Amino acid sequence: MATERTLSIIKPDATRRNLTGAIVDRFEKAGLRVVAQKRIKLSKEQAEQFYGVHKERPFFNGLVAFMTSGPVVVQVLEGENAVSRNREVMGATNPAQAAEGTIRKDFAEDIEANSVHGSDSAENAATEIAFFFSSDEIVG
Ligand code: RTP
Ligand code: MG
Repeated sequence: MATERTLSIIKPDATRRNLTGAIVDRFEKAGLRVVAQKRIKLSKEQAEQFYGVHKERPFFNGLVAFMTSGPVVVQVLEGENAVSRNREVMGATNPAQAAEGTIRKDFAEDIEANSVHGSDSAENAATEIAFFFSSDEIVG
């Protein structure tokens, strides 16, 4: 199994409720290592670009407003099969459908304010990591 990296975002609903540490604990207990991390406030332009794939979706404007409503913590997570492992720990997009013991089941407020983002493929992870971090900011 290959060591992989994925891009994680702890979303504004979670930073607002001081859940950063509790969420990082879930990642670390699942064998993922935080190899880069920063707390930032996304601009509207950054959020629109990051979620550009959803531009035509009815929830796009709400999503951009939500993601810019407060600080986020962006992270690079590293580990075996990091992309799929992270998404397992996160749980389904809609917390009502998320499995027991997942971050979204335990912490998400609703389908939009769902506490975490994780890349959905290794290819997208590379693009998303480069969106936020330069290579010297990632220390494996
Ligand atoms: P993410 O990209 O944030 O990791 O989440 P995901 O893959 O599980 O879900 P995705 O389909 O990529 O949707 C991106 C984010 O948009 C918000 N959303 N709102 N109101 C809605 O129906 C709706 N659907 C999606 C969520 O914040 C979701 O994580
Ligand atoms: Mg997604």
